[in-house]
Amino acid sequence: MTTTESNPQNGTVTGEAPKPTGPLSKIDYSEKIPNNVNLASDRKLQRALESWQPKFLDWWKNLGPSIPTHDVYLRTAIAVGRDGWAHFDRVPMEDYRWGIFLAEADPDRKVNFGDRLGEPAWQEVPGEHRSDLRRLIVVQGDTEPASVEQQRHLGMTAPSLYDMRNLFQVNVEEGRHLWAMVYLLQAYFGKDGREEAEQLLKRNSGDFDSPRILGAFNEETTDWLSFFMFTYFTDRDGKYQLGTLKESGFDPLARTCEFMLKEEAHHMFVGTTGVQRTVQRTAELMKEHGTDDIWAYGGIPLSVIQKYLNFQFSVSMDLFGSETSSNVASYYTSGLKGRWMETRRKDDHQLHDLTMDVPIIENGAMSTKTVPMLTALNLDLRNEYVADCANGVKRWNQELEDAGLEERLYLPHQGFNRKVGSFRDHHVTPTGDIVDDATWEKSVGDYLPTADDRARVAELMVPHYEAGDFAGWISPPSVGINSLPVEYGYVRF
Ligand code: BYC
Repeated sequence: MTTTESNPQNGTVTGEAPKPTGPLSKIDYSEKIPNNVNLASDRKLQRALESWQPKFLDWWKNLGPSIPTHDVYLRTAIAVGRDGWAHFDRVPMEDYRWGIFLAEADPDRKVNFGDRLGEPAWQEVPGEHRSDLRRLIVVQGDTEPASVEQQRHLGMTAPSLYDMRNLFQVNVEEGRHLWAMVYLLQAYFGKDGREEAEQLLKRNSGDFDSPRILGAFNEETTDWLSFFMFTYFTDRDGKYQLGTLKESGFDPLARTCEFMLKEEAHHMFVGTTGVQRTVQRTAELMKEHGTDDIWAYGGIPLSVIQKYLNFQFSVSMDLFGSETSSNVASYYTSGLKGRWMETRRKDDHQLHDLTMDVPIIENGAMSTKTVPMLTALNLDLRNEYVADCANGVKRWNQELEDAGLEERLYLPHQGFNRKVGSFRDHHVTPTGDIVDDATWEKSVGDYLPTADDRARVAELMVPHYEAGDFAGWISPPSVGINSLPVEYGYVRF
């Protein structure tokens, strides 16, 4: 923020690409597609990506944020080195420079797990794993635009300009994560990859004929409480899945995911603090009025926050696949998808002789079954995820404790409301009781948001577009973005 032109305090719009002033591995912004992969040296790939670019921009125009804005105070990557990789500026969103950024290469990097442990990391796709690898990249790529589609109308009901800016920051970065996967598809998978890249823009969230691949990405993000729960629970699945792909023996995928994870941290922040600020306001109103029924005072009852949490946690648990999966075993043994923090694990990184207990329901009761660990790696990852999810809940409960309230939020049982895996054909309550159809039908409205709950939350979603103004159902944050005041005009119309 050194030049007058780009100083957000004086309100000047630049909309121009940030100048590459960062450290090593600079991103070349003079190119049509900003990149740090020397795209100009590969004319064929450059042409393929340049022909995909207008389709992406078209998709963004039609299915990206629906509220028209003049400019937004956004963060853009300018280098992928350790320091100073981000640059903040006011940017008209359609001028955001989506590009291709890979973390720096480590020439000594090895395959760190599976049957090819110890080989130099692959710079090309191993022929025998081509279709599995493509499948993983396509599934990952499919989630990115899906989330933008799901969040498309939220700008219309933003609780503040600060929150609206955070929504758009998440959206442009999900768009960039799509670019990341499309680059891999086009650079390494030839014609098939180009076709898959087209399909990524053709499937749409919730579309009856051509839905997104994974369940949670076809659910509606109906309001800002769902958005905060989504960025807390579903983006966190993203963090863990990217963490496993960052370990991949296929080096370009590993390097892409490593850089994506840096951007992902902000999405986690939006979710954690968004729910926390909602709980804080709810706690204030509960204390003031001595009741959980705070609708009339403009707040969201804690019991409804819990139902939203139950929903988003359970659909996000489904994103890990089945507890026992031959797919995951094969991804691991072939060196395509590792474990969370693979290189820090103290075992042989091949796991052939190990076993793990996975949960099952047997004769109407919770039980476990011992399976080869290789087939249980979806559960291994999910367990890491659940432990991480619990941290946020602790933080939210601190708000309740600070307000002197007895009530607490909690994570529901792993079997609650599941459509994938061991619990799929059973009704399990949030506290882990297995119940029959009739009991479930009678009580499901206590566990998951009802149409009425969603309608009442929707009534509170009145937009607040004055700088420094906040909706009554959420507390303002304690600090603004990039040291700017909370009252800053983060979005202009
Ligand atoms: N919905 O062997 P199974 C993110 C399919 S989020 C629908 O149990 P597997 C983000 C499965 O594909 C992270 N279908 O599972 C967050 C398989 O189909 P095929 C996204 C499902 O393969 C917020 C069959 O059922 N990245 O980045 O071991 C905003 C049997 O599956 C579902 C990834 O997921 C489901 N929930 O594991 C923006 C990483 N679950 O092959 C972005 C890449 C399973 O029989 N993906 N199925 O046709 C993977 O690693 C794996 O595909 C999965 C599934 C973990 C998803």
